[in-house]
Amino acid sequence: MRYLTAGETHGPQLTAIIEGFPSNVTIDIDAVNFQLARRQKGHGRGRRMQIEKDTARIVGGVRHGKTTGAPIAIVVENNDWKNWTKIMGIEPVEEEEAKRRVNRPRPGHADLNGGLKYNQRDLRNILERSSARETTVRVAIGGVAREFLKEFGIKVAGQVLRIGDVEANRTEMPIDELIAVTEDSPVRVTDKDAEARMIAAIDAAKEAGDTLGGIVEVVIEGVPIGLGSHVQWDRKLDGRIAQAVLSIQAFKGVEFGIGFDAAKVPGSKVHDEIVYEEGSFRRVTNRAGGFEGGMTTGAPIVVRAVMKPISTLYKPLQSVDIDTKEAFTAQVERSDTCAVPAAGVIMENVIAWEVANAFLDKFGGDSLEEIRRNYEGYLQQVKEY
Ligand code: EPS
Repeated sequence: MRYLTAGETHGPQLTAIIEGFPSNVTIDIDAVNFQLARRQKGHGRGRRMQIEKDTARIVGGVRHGKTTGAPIAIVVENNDWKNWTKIMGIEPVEEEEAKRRVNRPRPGHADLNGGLKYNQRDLRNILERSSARETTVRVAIGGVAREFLKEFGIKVAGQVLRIGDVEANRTEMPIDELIAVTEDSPVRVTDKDAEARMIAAIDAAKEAGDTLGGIVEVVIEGVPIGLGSHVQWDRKLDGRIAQAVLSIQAFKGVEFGIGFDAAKVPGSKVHDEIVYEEGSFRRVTNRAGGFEGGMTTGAPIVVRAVMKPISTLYKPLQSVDIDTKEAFTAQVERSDTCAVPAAGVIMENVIAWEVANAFLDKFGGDSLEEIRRNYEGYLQQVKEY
């Protein structure tokens, strides 16, 4: 499977095409839209989220509630477009209008690199596409992937572990409870004490015209042994997930299981011992976060990632005017103080897509029934091993 997205943050819509999705998968559009609503939430979001009520419209590949095997086309309209029709229109504009350019690149954003690379003197042509608004449609794609994963009992959950200097305690709980508890939290944590301190930290950053980043964790349960492969670098599923996660705007690092802590302790405290119990192989611990040799071990996939603070600051940093080359403070664009809770939702959904894709690589078929036959045959093979 593959997908592409198109569209700008203040353009008419975001568009996605998914190719290679199997037929006969039930698509609950409300479940897809629930993912979009989750992405809009979280303490620290800016005014744009009050303008939008993101809704996915499927305009190809689904009929009477089920996929047909044809490409799935998804559209999410931007309500804000009506305020930008002239600035973002495809028609040429008068000279006066064209002078209203973005010409002071924001440190940390794609503005300057993109302007130089694409030879654009209006940096709006870069920021419109590099904006994290693009993740709206990637969450819709993940929502569709989740409908497929649901058929095989695979569940996805996420939680925020850090915002700025506030760390949340990680409470172990069953995945359904984790999903419910984090859904009720405005910063998607299980730790109520940390929740209050995180909210206060976000409010203080807002007051100071600053922004905050953080750490999010995603867990996927119910994944069979052997998704991904050791035989070729680009078939390692942990590698693919890492790429997908780092492709989310503002994400700077990713780790699995105990991750970077593996550098601090000897091998005996890193690797997961194997036992054979009740007819199946099992790891005693899951420090590897569900992967060995780029393949799933059957234990939950545990991925953690860091999001840097959003680079649009209301109290802007030093920058240079691309016309005069003089020092100025960077352009201020409307933005969020903290989008870490939303970023966790995005991460869940981009990982859901990668897992669904690897599932199809392994059990590939054109219809859900064919995939199910292959899947069940494989489970039998593993049982008899
Ligand atoms: C976003 C929409 C954007 C930003 C944010 C994410 O809308 P606008 O630019 O109109 O305010 O709020 O994007 C960024 C902060 C960024 O730097 O890319 C969204 O829908 O998530």
